Amino acid sequence: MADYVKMWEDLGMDLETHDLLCQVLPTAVGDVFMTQENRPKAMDFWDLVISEVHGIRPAELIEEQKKGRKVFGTFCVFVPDEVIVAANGIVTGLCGGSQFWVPGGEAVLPKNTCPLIKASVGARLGRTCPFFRIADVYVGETTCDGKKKAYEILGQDVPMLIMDVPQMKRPKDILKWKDEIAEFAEKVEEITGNRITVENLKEAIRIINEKRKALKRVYEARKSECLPISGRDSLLMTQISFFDDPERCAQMCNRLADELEERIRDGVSVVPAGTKRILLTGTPLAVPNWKLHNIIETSGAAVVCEEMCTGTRYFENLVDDSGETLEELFMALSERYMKNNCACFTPNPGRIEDIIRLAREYKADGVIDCSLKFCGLYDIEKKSVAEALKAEGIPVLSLETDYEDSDAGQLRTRIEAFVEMLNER
Ligand code: BJ8
Repeated sequence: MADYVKMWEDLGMDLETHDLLCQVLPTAVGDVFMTQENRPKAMDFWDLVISEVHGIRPAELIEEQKKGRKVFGTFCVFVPDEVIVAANGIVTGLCGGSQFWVPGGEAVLPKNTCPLIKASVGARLGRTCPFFRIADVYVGETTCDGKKKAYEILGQDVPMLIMDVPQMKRPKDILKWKDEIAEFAEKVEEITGNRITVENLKEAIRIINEKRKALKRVYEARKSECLPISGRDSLLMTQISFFDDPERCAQMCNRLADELEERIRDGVSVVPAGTKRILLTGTPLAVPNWKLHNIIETSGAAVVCEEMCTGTRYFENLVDDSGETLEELFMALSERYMKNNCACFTPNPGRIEDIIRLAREYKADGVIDCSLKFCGLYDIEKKSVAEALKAEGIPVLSLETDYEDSDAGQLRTRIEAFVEMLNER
């Protein structure tokens, strides 16, 4: 690994504690990814990125900052990357996915807060994540209560923009989100010092649409009966796409998709024929949260799709770039982003429709609906998800977990029993 100590020091990180994190990550990567057989060769890119996750991309971001570009740290797929890219800004995801950061979050938040929020706050306050140190500005959003209040803490020592996400999807809410995007664009212009024009916004829409199409190509390959990639590898690709340069991301995903399509033609599968196919739905899986995929895929099944923000919700639906005014383009952005069926909406029938549609498209034998502990939104929605799936004759297992390993045995028992039931059907 290259030597990034000076960079971390300059970022004001707590090097001693960060060292401890650096020690556990390689073991986790080794256990989850390197134990797999017959992985696509194109995964070499993501293997490299994850092996130096706190080095390679942070160093690039710092170089870009030296040229005057601003880095925007985001926590939700509702934040329109296109607006930031149009103003020559850079977007990086900031959601925390490691138990390592949870105690730091618990020092200032109630324990019964979801681990994603606690880890994100812990990563910032503990000074152990370079991305949280590098971002010039954080962009929060009014989705769940926990995040809303956590942004007040995070915003104490970092400039924080908050986008007001509607909680319903009536025509007036779509208009409201369009206005919110327009207001956000003004703030982004102020921060970057660059004007957003019809031309650069159209170009940014094209760039992000290309990224979405490339991610989709990989997911399309996962629909094949001959499964060319594991769920773990696909998840890693998706997780890293939140941090990467969007054009390189598209290029790497297309390179992977080429290989997967060839594998399908050649009949190369990563699992034996007849392996049960699982669609996973629920709360996002931020890096390095690979727990559920790892348990499912070492329990005799394969994850073929994630109906999650670290999954289909990140790339489904393109933005219409045919508008000729900023107003029209902001409306097109609003329409696309408001198609996201996060559980923060009420009512939210679109998510259930998506799960059923995706279960069919990806030929899933069963669905696992898993939420992070203390996420009331997704936990409450489990009942309607389970009822709808049962009515469609699709087996479903509802679970709850956090970032700790302590429930891994119990999860494995339940997942193995579910897979066994699917095998007997
Ligand atoms: S669009 S899913 S990324 S809000 S798990 S922090 S909801 S208590 S992450 Fe999300 Fe945007 Fe929705 Fe997607 Fe709160 Fe639940 Fe925690 Fe969550």
